Amino acid sequence: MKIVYDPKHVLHRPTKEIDRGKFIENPEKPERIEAIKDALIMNGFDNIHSPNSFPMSYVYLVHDERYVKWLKNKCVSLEPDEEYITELFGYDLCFDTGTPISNWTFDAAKRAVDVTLTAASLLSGRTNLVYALVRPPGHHATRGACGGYCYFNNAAVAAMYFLSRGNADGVAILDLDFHHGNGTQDIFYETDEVLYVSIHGDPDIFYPWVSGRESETGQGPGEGFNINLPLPPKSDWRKYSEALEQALREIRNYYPDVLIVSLGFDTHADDPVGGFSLKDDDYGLMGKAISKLKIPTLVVQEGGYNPRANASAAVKFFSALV
Ligand code: OKP
Ligand code: ZN
Repeated sequence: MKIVYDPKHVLHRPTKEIDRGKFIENPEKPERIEAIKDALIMNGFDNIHSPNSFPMSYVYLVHDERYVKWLKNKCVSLEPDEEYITELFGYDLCFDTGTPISNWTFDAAKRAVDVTLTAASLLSGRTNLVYALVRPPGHHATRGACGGYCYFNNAAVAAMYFLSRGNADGVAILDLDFHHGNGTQDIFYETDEVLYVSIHGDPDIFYPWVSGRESETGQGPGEGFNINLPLPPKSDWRKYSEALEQALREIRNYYPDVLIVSLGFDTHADDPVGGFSLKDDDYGLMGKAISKLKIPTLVVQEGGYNPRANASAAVKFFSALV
């Protein structure tokens, strides 16, 4: 397995977020993916590539110019150690108060896109599994706004990369992060060129609350190409594996040329943010089940907020997936 990783992700250090009116520590920390990288290397996954820089035109395949310019200008306007948190009065292009912006945020978000596109470009006949070990994550970012620690939607940009190069006429995105990927759903809601399937905590209870219900199935030509599988709090492998089997059946029937897995380890029982009860070994079963699809796969890192849980889950997952 090839891994793409940018050591400069550590320069992205959001410190706080506002949760129910109170400042709390922001859990989207560099240690999250440092722990994964170290554990994978220790277990023999040491084929690590540095990212290449891609033109901004790839970002614009997904994101509005108005949003990209707003983010850029916001970053440029901040002092090096300043952190800006959206005020929800309607003039910011950010939909929550958990996604701080600093002087470096634009570069961090663009670098995550570069890591993901480099990983996408490494996927070929010979290499059928590549892992974009990135942060900040992407699946909450919509065409026109940031939110949920996400600025650019890495997985969505990769999907557009495959489609625009004619490498694929159908891409499936399997979103296994604990949270519903409202951004990815939104971006591809009206197309049949991308099948979006997500397993996540019930949005009646968990972030992002506004989307992720079973009734959201796509629109127009996209009708039937958006599948949400919400699960109750504390769901364990018994419940989770049923949803996963259904998700994999849908993906198999769609017959995609490429599979993108938006992978979050915040489904782990020891995760401080998510609300499921998966154990280390369950990630081995998850990797094994996905490997049976035999579809070229790009794995893109999303959430997961306990570095130790991330590390052990990642080793189990990739050992079974390869
Ligand atoms: C990102 B990812 C809002 C508090 C909610 C946001 C959680 C984002 C999860 N003030 N916190 O999907 O892992
Ligand atoms: Zn998440």
